[in-house]
Amino acid sequence: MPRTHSALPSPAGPVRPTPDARTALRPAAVTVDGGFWHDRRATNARVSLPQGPDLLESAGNLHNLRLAAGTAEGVFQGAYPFVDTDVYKWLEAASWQLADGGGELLAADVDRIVALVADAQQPDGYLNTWFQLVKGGERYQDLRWGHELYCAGHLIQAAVAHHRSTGRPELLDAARRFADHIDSVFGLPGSGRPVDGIDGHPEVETALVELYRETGERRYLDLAGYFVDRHGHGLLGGDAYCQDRVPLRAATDVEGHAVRQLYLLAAAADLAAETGDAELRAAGERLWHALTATKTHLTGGLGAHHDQEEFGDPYELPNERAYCETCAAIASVQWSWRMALLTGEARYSDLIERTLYNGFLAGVSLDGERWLYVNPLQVRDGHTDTGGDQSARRTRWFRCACCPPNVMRLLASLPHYLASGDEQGLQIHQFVTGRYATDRVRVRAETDYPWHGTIAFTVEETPSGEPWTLSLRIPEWCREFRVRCGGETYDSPADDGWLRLSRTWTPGDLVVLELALEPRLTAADPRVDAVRGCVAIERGPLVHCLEQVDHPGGGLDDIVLDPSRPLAVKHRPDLLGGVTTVVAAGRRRRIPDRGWWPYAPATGPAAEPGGEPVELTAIPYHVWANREDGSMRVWLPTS
Ligand code: FUB
Ligand code: ZN
Repeated sequence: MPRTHSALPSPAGPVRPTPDARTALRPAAVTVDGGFWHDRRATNARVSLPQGPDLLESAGNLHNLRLAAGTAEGVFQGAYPFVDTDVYKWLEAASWQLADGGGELLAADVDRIVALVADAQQPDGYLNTWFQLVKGGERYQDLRWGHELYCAGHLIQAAVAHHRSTGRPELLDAARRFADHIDSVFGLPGSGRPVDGIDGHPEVETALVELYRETGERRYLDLAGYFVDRHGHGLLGGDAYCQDRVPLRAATDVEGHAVRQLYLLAAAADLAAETGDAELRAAGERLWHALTATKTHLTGGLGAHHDQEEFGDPYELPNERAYCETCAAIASVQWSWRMALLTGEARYSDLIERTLYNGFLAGVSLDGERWLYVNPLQVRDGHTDTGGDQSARRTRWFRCACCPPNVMRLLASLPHYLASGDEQGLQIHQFVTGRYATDRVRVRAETDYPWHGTIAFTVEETPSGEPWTLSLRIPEWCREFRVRCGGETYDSPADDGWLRLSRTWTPGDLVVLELALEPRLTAADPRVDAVRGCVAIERGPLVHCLEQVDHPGGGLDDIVLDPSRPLAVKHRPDLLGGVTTVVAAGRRRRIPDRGWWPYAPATGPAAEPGGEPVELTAIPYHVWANREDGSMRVWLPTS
């Protein structure tokens, strides 16, 4: 049985490897008490999370639990068999928030909903309101679409969060009963268990690893390993969609439904961490490379197809039809963080940074009340929005409401994805205002990142006379930086992306990191047909975009950017809660009228050079769709 306490402080948060885990790094304790992420997390705590119970009430999720408990009458509400997970994800988010402080508003609702869940559970531990109420209690007959284990996984994750945060046993007891029941049902032929099967949607796997970490019960880890390894053996029909075409250990590319693939990979990383399984680790490294090299949008968004919410082919990265589900961005952060801990490599946190500031954060409005499920990189002039969950317009809640409570749980637990420690010292993966600590050292950071590139670290606690290493991740986008420390200056990181400062520290020692945030133009691999001839504007970790509302007098689809003219930076405290914009020179093309047929011989009439000059105002992508509806684009033609 593993020891349950790590060498590092263990604040309540997700992904807590056991002391015996074979990770290069361990999560460090971070408090975020000012700056960019503090503000967004405060909105989550003050607005999004407290509204959750009412939204779950009006969507019928809580009613379903009461029906299953026999304390209400009526019929099941909701369109999907996994609506229970909206409740579980909210419970998980609220629990992390309770641990973080400022969750007082939530405590009574958490207690009430935990009791509701426990009441709805069946005596043998099973719980799924869809199957109990709609399917007449039939179980495990529709593993491909039924989401029974997916729902169980989110219940387990919520229970781990609730127990870690409050020390209270009620939900964890319920989760263990469910996990024990699953363990009695699922197993290899010959194991004595009646069902050899996997769920069409991974999630139970990471949950079981976390349950193992929370309880020390090895059976849960083994069960997670069984589920991961039974993918790819045709138990669900052998489809790529649900990662059943090829075993993960042999896979060479990410495929199928994006969130499913990424949750499965997160579980593989957890297993590699807890068991030292080198083959699973190698599969994770290989597939992460395939993902980032050919299937990741500039925003960190993932999933190229609306159809089936799937990855596309390599370099198939459309703009207006990009899917980039908010949940896929979250899953990507979850997987990359596990890989960062496992390997110690900075590149995983490079992707986390890109995803957090762009593809993820665009999923929630500035006021914390409206959401995007899909995150396109373009909305065309004249766009007709059909509404619904996949709308390019923000929505208050969705029929399939997977994304909003997923955003809530990532924001509530965000400090746990920011820093790590090992025997050598402390590694800063993401830059925030607050405190970073291991069991031996504590560092205070002040910054106005990502608007400004200066981060000042002050050593607050350090073992006297013992040297240790402060490691700073130098972001992959950064072309120029400077670190000042004890009269020395450093300006080149190691090849692995870390800048390591090793010395015997004294409280009050100051380290100042200055990252040059010059705006830049970015081009894509020429095989990304959708953006050939285009550039995107970036500044620091932020991808920028144009919105129609900032460019009166026309749309955006006739605009070209002039790459020969310098980009300027303009901080706009008045705009969108205060953002830094990038101003570029462009013009509106005079596109010759081609009559009824928009095509012409390639040598035929070309767009006239010249055109009306336009000053382009590029806002950070994560704040788009917070004003009036209109067109938007990230990638801009240059000719
Ligand atoms: O199937 C459950 C969730 O709903 C998935 O993760 C999302 O992609 C959405 O389909
Ligand atoms: Zn989602």
